[in-house]
Amino acid sequence: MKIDSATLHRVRLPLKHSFQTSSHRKDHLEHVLVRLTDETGAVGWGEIASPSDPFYAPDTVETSWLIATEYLLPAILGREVEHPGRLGELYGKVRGHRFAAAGVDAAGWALWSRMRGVPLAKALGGERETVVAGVSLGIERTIDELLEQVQRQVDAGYPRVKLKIAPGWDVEPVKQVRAAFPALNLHVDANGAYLDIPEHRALLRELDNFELAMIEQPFAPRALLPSAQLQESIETPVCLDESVDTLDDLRTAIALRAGRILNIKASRMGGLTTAVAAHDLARDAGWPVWCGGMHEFGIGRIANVALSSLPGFTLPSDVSASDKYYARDVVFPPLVAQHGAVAVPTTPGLGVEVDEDFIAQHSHQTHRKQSS
Ligand code: OSB
Ligand code: MG
Repeated sequence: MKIDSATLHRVRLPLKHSFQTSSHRKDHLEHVLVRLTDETGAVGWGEIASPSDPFYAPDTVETSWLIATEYLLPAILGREVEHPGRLGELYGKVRGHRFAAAGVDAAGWALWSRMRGVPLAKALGGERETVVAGVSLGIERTIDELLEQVQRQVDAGYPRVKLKIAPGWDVEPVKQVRAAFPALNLHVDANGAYLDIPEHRALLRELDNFELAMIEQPFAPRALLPSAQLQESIETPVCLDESVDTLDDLRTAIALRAGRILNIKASRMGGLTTAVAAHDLARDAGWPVWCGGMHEFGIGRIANVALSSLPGFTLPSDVSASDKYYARDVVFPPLVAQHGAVAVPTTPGLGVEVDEDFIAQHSHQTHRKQSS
């Protein structure tokens, strides 16, 4: 395929329920939607799901926009690419900025699979017809409000619930949720909020008593040695998220036994191409994986569903239905979960319609470039 034009839309949508992690609180999200066309006029969409602030990763919406418009799109426009897996080679000199690259890579995959007449999931090597969805719950003001949120998601049929934790919001909420939901598949995500100090290590070891499916990203992204020491001292598997941006990070984490489970986010790893390679590497190492989310709108969310259909994704993924976060989504039909499972689309490309009118209404910045 030859990339003939590229359009970016900066789109802001309100969240139904504000979301707080160890680092920030959000009541709306702004993502950049990438629209690529080829010489035949076929269209592929991808999503740059960077948070607005550099608290999860160094990226922001502004930096992603800058890198996409100044470096990534100029590198791919007018170029012949035989396979989306090779798109990244065209902008391989760009270091970091993986959220921006992920949106471009995903649009390339969507375009290519659409042209080839295959569902994105099949193009990626997916095998499942449905994927099991978990939900991620932010830090609430009170434990009662948290219990109410957990009940709501259990009632909605989700079989796995993850709780955001931070020092001061960990052992007590987890103890109470576990007491109220003894059989629930429950896990916690610290987004790196714990320090390698005795008080924090003690809190994390206490969490070993609640039969959690995993403790996700307890320490800072680069703190692989403390993570390995913690894993050595507890039964609960440690799951890595922010620590693994690249395949080399994953090889190092596996060699150090810095965890036992990997959260694969295409957004964090620069796209679907690297996500699939991480899946293969983790499988060879015996690490189960699941697909993490960044509160994606429908375009990124449906790509995550496609990715989660690969065989190594044996744990529930953060691919909850659109209505967990958004009153109205940018795709049609919106994603729905039935008994906690989301169907993998079976029609070519993304397998959903992109609502371009709705996107235009909510877009407050646009950039368009045509190959010369
Ligand atoms: O660590 O998984 C995370 C959202 C923003 C930043 C980091 C994370 C998250 C989530 C969202 O947990 C999960 C989802 O998209 O459903
Ligand atoms: Mg996480």
